Amino acid sequence: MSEAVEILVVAPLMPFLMDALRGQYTVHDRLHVSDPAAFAAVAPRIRAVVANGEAKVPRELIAQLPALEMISVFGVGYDGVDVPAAHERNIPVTNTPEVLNDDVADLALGLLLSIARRIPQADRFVRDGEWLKGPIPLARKVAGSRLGIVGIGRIGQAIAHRALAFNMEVAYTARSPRAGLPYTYHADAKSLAAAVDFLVVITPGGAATRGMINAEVLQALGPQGYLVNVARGTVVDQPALVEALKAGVIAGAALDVFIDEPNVPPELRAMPNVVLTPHIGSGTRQTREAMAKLTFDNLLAHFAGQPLLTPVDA
Ligand code: 8YV
Repeated sequence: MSEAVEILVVAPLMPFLMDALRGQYTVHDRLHVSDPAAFAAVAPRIRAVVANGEAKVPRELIAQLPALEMISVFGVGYDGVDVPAAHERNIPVTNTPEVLNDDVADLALGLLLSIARRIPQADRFVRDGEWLKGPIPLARKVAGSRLGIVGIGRIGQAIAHRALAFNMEVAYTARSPRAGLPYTYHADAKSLAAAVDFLVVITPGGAATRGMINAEVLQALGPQGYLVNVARGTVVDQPALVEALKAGVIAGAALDVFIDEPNVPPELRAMPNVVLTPHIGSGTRQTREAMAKLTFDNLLAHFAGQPLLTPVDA
């Protein structure tokens, strides 16, 4: 039998993916972090890297792996991977598009409804016995309101589709107008924010979108406006958001992603007009299993000399 292919896992992965990987490969689980000396010894033999959406695969790591043939990302977002550095060496990068569209879009609408109707706050109100003292304050109606989507890729369109069922008016911003979409286009986030009640962020992370939702955009969203982020923490200027929430520049925010996960600023955690979730956009068993299968199948395809299922082309 030929020697098992050696791979480096650079992030904590789901047990069912780790089991599948261990059944097929010799897996070095985050050895570059836990034992750099041992890693240096195996690095020349590593032929694949497996990451997740939040992991970093920088140029320096790629340079330490002379035998690297592919990088398989468990996640649709690959902003942590230095794709140009990989492609310079003809190392393909794969991700897990499509299979998580429904879940992330569901969560976006769930967060939007939660912050508008104050569902988590209402839950606490009942648990804490506050109801016995009187009624809860009135919330914000969703039907008939205006939704602005920042990023109208596959997940953005799934969010729009759901929003139509809630009788929302949909507009979006993207680098350029998308032909064939029946939604109003805005050239930038500020113009979109000024025109909507709810601003939902679902654009890729990385340098191009870093801090895109800044103080000016929040100002444009205004004191009746709500921000929902299911993309990457980097897309929002988090300190500016905290300030905007404190000062009533916007009405509230519902956030699934943060700059320095799992750390969430205490100020945000203490605010009543905020709903917070721990990066669970794709976090259902069904979807995570589908993502794991795609991550694994891309590796299998590569080492069998077959075309990759979902290569990243940027
Ligand atoms: C993570 C994500 O990959 O798909 C993405 O880009 O951010 C998530 O699905 C997931 O949390 C696994 O770490």
